[in-house]
Amino acid sequence: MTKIQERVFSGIQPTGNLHLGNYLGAIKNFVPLQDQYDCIFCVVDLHAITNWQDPVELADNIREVTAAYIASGIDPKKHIVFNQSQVVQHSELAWLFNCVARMGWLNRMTQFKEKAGKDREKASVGLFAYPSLMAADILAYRATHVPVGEDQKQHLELTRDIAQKFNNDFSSRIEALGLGEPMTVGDEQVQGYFPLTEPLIGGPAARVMSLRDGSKKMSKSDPSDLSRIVMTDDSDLIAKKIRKAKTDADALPSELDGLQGRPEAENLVSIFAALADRDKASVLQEFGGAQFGTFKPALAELAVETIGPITGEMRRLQAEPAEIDAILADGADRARAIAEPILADVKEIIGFIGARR
Ligand code: AQP
Repeated sequence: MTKIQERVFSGIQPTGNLHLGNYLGAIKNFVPLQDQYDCIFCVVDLHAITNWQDPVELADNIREVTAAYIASGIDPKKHIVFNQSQVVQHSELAWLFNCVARMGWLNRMTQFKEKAGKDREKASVGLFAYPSLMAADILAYRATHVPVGEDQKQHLELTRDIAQKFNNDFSSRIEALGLGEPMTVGDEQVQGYFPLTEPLIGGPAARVMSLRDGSKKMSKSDPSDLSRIVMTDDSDLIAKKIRKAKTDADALPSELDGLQGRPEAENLVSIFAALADRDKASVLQEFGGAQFGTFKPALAELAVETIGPITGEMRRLQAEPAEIDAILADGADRARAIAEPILADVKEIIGFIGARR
């Protein structure tokens, strides 16, 4: 554990179709962290443009993610909520990290392979370099903890690799400038500038799957609207999507073992557990032996009860764009105040002139 001040950073891309996976796998887990850590919640608009975004929709989507954060219970006064492009240090540090990260590391990223598809030549350079920017997002604040869904685990490991390589490459310079902090790497006590950030992954919904295919994660870019519950869906649409969710013909088991080889059933049970703040075993205790004809309406009712008030508050906030923009501007000012001296340190460590002017 490092002695660097404990701080949480996390982000969501404003790419539209904010869904139940983003809520249960990320935003919902952010809320309790506010009692334990200083938190920075970012709307990662620079990440969003690694794929084409319509400019008018992008602005709306930035406000939508901000509204979702606040409607879910994030306090933008106690913590920081802002959009990434307002704090230039993200881009600056990302460039420096592009010079630390190795091509081979980025080549191994499964998200790039999935998102670039077969025609990699046509993918943007930004999509390839996405993990360097993510490392910059986190390390511009020397954040120690990042709550993410399981899909982001590999990127977070890369963030640690970048931090560790930077700490190693510049170790004597960091020591000479007195900028090192003690930290444990494996069994070793070392000095480093950047913390080795820990992921906070967990809960029954670290990976919410598509409602149409239990082997694929629920995602914003799935062409099927029925594959995901979107945070702005109304009660009828939520109920319809759950009713139409793919399942098998068997009743629910009473024990967890009985979910093996039944990805769609497991997904619906996980969603129920996450929405109800229960574990899967207790959901099966209640519904073991029930057919989906009984379970699906119960799940729909719970989803509407839980998501409905958040959706209502999101709509109210989105009707006041100036209010949202003011929250983002204030958050950006406070984020910049943390990132600026860190970037000055980093430039000094690298050997640039004028870093502290
Ligand atoms: N299906 C999921 N289950 C659990 N967590 C999820 N997250 C995303 N999908 C699921 C978590 O949501 C946070 C924000 O994700 P993001 O918007 O930055 O990027 P993403 O992972 O690329 O989101 P999508 O929805 O899957 O978009 P596309 O379709 O563009 O790939 C992250 O913490 C992520 O783990």
